Amino acid sequence: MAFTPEDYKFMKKAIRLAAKGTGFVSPNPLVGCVITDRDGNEIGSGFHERYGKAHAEINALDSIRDKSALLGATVYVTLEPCAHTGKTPPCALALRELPLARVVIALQDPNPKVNGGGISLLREAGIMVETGLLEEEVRKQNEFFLHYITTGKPFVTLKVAQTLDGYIAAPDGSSQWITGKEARARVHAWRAAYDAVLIGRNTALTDNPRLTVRHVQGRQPRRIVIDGPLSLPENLNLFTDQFEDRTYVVTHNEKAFREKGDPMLRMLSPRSFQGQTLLVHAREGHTDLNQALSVLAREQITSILVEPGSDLVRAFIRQNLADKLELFVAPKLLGGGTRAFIGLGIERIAEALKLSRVSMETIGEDILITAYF
Ligand code: AOF
Ligand code: ZN
Repeated sequence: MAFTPEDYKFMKKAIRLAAKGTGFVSPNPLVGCVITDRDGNEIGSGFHERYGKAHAEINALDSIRDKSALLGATVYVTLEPCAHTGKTPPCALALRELPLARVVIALQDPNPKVNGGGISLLREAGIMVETGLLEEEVRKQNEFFLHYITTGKPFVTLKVAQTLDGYIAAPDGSSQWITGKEARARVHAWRAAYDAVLIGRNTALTDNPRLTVRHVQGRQPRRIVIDGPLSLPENLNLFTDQFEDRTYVVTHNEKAFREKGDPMLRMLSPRSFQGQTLLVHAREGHTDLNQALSVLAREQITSILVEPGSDLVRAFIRQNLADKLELFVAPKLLGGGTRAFIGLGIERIAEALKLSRVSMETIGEDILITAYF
């Protein structure tokens, strides 16, 4: 099966449309759809705009006023039309009622409720179905959804900003700002795209960050702070700003957790009940991050941007819990301070952790290296 340049053009447009749902469709996928008539002219398009709302195919169909144009039409859709009744009826059933000639799909939906079922429904109705057009682009665009639906865990990215000589903080502990404002804007765009941003207790104490989206437009992420002892001060920005209800605290201190949930204490100190506290086990004296990820997945968090200090970098890497690295390298030298990547337990070159799918980009004065674990 060969795809034509026109096929590429319309699928590219469907992918661009899908991207407009970024930040708003989780835990569902980004999906875009373009429809052309029998002569190959575009007659409609749409995308999945918001979680729980209409799927991309239905929005594209709804955009077409003259339904007679659908005779012999081609539907380009980035993800296999669904075959299940979820929040909405199955798209494959809606499509197979139409006099379509062809449906072109980038990626088969690995969701067990679909997984080829949509394709079968269309083929049984005599519609020609072709798959795999620009599949890699769609895989990349939906890396959070694909990871979440196949592993049941959130997709985890470590974001690190370091100097040329590998330091994330100066000898006095200061770390703002290693990178320039363009890099910061990129981080804010990520915050708007990831379901949640995660930090550790030390970062919460020393930086008192807000972890909000400010330098770009976008929706605010949920915020997670790992606070093993559950003793962070209640006046931190994360617990007091207007997004306090989007903050999760993960702890392994069962005693403090129970006390916090005590209704009597709640009356005495309402502030301490802001945000949501999740209890997990301890693992070698620390909060069990693996269990934390499972618990957060149940909160429908499909992707987490970790903005870690070196303790969390080490923990995530050593426990094999990170999926992607976003490493900013600023053209600065410190000659001393804190390093991000220490204590990985590696002794020999042969044991070096080798990352894959590496790419590089210049952002303002800084370099961004992206790689997968
Ligand atoms: C979407 N948007 O455009 C397509 C989806 O919870 P529901 O009923 O909305 O169903 C969600 C599943 O439907 C989703 O996980 C994916 O497998 C499939 N396709 N979902 O939200 C869309 N085409
Ligand atoms: Zn659907």
